[in-house]
Amino acid sequence: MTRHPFLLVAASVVATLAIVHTAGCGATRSARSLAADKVYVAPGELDKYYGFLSGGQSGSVFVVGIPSGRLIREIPVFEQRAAYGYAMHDADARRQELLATGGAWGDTHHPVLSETDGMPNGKYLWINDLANGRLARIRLDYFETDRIVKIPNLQGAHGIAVVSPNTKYIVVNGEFEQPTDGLVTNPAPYTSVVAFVDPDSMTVKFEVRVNGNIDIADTSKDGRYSFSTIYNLEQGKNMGAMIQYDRDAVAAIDIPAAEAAVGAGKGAVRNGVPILDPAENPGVMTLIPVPKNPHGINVTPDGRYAIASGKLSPTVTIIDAHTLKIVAEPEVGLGPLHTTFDDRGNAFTSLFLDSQVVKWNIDKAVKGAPDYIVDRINVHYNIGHLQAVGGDHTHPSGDFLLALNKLSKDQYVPVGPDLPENQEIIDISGEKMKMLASFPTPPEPHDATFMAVAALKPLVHQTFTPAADAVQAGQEKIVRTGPHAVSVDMTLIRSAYTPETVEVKEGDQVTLKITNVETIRDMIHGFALPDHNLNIALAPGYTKTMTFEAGKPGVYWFYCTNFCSALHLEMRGRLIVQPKDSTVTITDWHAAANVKGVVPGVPSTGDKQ
Ligand code: K7E
Ligand code: CUA
Ligand code: CA
Repeated sequence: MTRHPFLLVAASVVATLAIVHTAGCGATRSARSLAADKVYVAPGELDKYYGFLSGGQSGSVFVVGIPSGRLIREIPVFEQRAAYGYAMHDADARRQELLATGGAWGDTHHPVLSETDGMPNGKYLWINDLANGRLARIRLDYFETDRIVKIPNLQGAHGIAVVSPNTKYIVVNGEFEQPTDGLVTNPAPYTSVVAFVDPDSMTVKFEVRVNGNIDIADTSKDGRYSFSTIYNLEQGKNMGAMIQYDRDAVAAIDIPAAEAAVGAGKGAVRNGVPILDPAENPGVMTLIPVPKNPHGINVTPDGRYAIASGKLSPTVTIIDAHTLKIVAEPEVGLGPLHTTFDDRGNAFTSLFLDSQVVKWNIDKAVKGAPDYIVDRINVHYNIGHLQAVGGDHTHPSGDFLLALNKLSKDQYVPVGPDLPENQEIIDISGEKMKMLASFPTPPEPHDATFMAVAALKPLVHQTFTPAADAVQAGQEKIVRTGPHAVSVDMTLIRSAYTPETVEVKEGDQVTLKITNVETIRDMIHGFALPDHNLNIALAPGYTKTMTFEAGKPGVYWFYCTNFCSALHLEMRGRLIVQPKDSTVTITDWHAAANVKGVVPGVPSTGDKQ
């Protein structure tokens, strides 16, 4: 049977009218629906990617689901955080590291993932602290910070990068130049260093001296070179002096050549680290001149090119990552800061001044074809970094790009003078970019990196394997270890503390070792003690030890801060602080239960999930 063409046309017109009628403003509504569909993750479904965003001055890492943009958790790194029981107490190894390396605050900029064959392997995430010259490592099996180190001979740890393809080092750029010998009596121009950190031991293996500030880092995909942008080749000490030259540079450090020089004893050792001076070690470093005050440097997924973004120049400089020759310098727009990539030979550069992402074709730009600009999209507003999923690895996924915008202005309801930062999710799967959604975060993500949920999820533990010294159920105890010292071994399980009564004297040093003996996931318990500046959270299997001084005489209820069961509110116990001169004998905690009445049939502790 053949249909009359007119009927088909008429039918489709009717259908279109029907859509317009129900939707009110048809075109806008359907474009919105299409965009919403791409980022909608239904309740109970999982995102496709983990997004790791630096927390900037929050000192942390934000874990965001992509494409939904949902903030899934925050990983505290350079700040103490009671909510996660992180670095809260003096006996905590992380707190000790923080205080020993520069303080309990930081400014995180660049999250980088450990790699195998150029792709993230889900083992570690590193993040820098620009302010205090530190590098931290996060274990991705537990999403927990496990090391924090101070980088010697360097101030302002800014750009970092993993040496591809197999994580030989973490490169850390020193941004704030220093007297070359580290002495304030040296009037010579200040210099800085690029540090090469061993990923396992987190020790600095060697450093390479560079004149001027060193900004952003990336590495070639074959392990040969690290690339760092230098915006102050002038070695100026104020802004005016830093913008004198027409060209600054990209420093390409030949890693095997540097290793050979260090092996031959060429580095002058300072603070335990050999520092190579390129002037005395030809071949270790090549300076590639690029326009005035460059910012980002990004190596293409295929490893062919390193692309430096011009910042004060409307260009990007395309450098052959093997020969180190400049092959093209195309104009892309105003204020280019960073570049990322899809899986089809396109680059995307953030334009801070234009508040745009520009998409351009790498091959066409290299060949000098006039039509290398593919598309532009407005972002809101003043974009810093941008990262396409996998754009910093060898196999970009080519689907989503995250724009990390510095200003959100009118994008959200006003919340006082301090507005949230604004991230935008852009669909890059087609020729034209499409804006899909935006989401706010606390200040201030600088950069992001991604890993497929399918690859990382199987590697993530949801309970801790108890440490060798964990408190076992049945082994809890209170021991007076000295005239003014008491140690308590405590366990937590729904929904009780054992022991639930602890008697001490005013001024006692109380060392509390506490293990959450739960074995099921998502069963966190807290331990908050009023008036003692004490609050921690413990995930299943976790043990924490803290020492505190018992305060004024009184009864202090410690209680669970994480809602854990129907008897969560009942999950509490007493710290009884007796006066120093009390003649009352410290009773065995078993005898101190002080139950007024027991209702038959009601379990006194715990409940089943
Ligand atoms: Cu451009 Cu620290 Cu990566 Cu911020 S840096 S934007
Ligand atoms: Cu344990 Cu609430
Ligand atoms: Ca300059």
